[in-house]
Amino acid sequence: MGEITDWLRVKLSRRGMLGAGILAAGGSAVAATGAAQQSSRTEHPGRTARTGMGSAGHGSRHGAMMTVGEVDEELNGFDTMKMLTDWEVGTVSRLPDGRVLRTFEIDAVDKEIEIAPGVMFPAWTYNGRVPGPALRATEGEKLKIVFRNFGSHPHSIHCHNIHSARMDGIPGAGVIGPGEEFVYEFDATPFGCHLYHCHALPLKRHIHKGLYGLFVIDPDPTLHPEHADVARSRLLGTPENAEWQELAMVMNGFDTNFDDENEVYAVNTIAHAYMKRPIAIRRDKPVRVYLVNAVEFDPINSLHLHANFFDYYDHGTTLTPTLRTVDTVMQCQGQRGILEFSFADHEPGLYMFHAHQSEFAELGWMSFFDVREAVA
Ligand SMILES: [Cu+2]
Repeated sequence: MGEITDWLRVKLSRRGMLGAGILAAGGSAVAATGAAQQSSRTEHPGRTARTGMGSAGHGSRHGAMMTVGEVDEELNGFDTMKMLTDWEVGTVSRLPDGRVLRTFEIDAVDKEIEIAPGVMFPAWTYNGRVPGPALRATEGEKLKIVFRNFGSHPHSIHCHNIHSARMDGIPGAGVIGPGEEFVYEFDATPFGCHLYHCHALPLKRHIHKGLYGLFVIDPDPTLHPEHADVARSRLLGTPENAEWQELAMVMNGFDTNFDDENEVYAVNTIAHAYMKRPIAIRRDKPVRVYLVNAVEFDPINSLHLHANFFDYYDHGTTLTPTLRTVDTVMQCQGQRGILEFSFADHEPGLYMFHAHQSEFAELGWMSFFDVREAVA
């Protein structure tokens, strides 16, 4: 707890924090250190920052600034590593006309989560996790989302896809009070990399508290004969799709002192989670990242991949890239897209990716791919 009190005491305005040089001086959860020198917060309550570089570990080799200590992910109830590949496909049945009906169940729940070592955040969650479950459906299906609000405030699910006004999840059309239930129904269209989020007011607060998630609609190959191979490779469950290493990434940020600025940034919520546990990548298989920017308060976020270039599909709604051979992509609030790249020609090693806004990177949005010959 000492860490939190210190954190608050130094008035956790990140600009003030950086300006005061607290990063190096101690008392903050974000400190200049190598992974090997991290100490637990119980060992040195309120004194977790250390200067100097460790002799080993991922961070030290790359001169990383990163959080000190560990987040109790078990207590959070969601695992940042599993989250990368944890697709929520719901339950499937057939309608009388033969179409697939896919049903998702989502509950809004208030929950305190740890977003950086010792930094608790009073989140509003979908199904107890931030980001919410990564929904995945196939183009043309009929979708049902059964939404129950167990939270303390009115909430909704506003999906970024094509649907009727009644199903929009805005006040008067799907925002429900505590204890209420609403069923959203629409078709899975268009295919792409989308998102859903709460659309209760004030909007930025409801989103920023944690109510957002990925919503991927895979293309139906039979509808895209001109790019059927590509569509099949995107369709979860096909042998072609199994050739890919697919990763779900939601860029997010947390305003821990409610001053309308973020103090912590991340991919999938936990600051520097994939610095401490790099994402294992097989170099012989291509990588596809479903990326959405759910950061509030800052207009622009980005992803920069080190030592490699990728193709990008803006919104994921095309089967040919909208950007080719880039190593950085920026996303506005709510923007999303698909990145495809390969490390087949690279030597194994740790390849960094992070926001190219250096401030975001230092405050949590920095990660590693651990490229290997094979993944155990
Ligand atoms: Cu809400």
